[in-house]
Amino acid sequence: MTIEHDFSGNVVLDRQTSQVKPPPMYQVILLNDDYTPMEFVVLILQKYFSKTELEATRIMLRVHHDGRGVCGVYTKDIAATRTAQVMQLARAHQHPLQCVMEPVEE
Ligand code: TYC
Repeated sequence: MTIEHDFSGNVVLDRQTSQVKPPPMYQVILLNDDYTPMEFVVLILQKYFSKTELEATRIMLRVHHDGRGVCGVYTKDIAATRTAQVMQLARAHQHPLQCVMEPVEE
């Protein structure tokens, strides 16, 4: 409950404290395959996810060993853009790299 005043000075009681929810967030995930070169995956992580070479190498190795790994967490539009950029560059170089986005569990 919040107590506010309208323009005439009347007291207004508001049952809701806030109607603004944080936006749903999405993970961008890289999937492993046997053909995409490791160096290419590291470059992708640096170019589109602003990772240092060390961070990018760690994420790439996680994907290589575990089959998948999180590149970053973003709002829906940004996650969709990053995913499309990765897929576009991979296709342009004829690599089978797969990138997907998944909603973060609340
Ligand atoms: N497994 C690939 C290789 O051995 C490297 C790789 C890592 C591919 C991460 C995709 O998302 C990936 N060349």
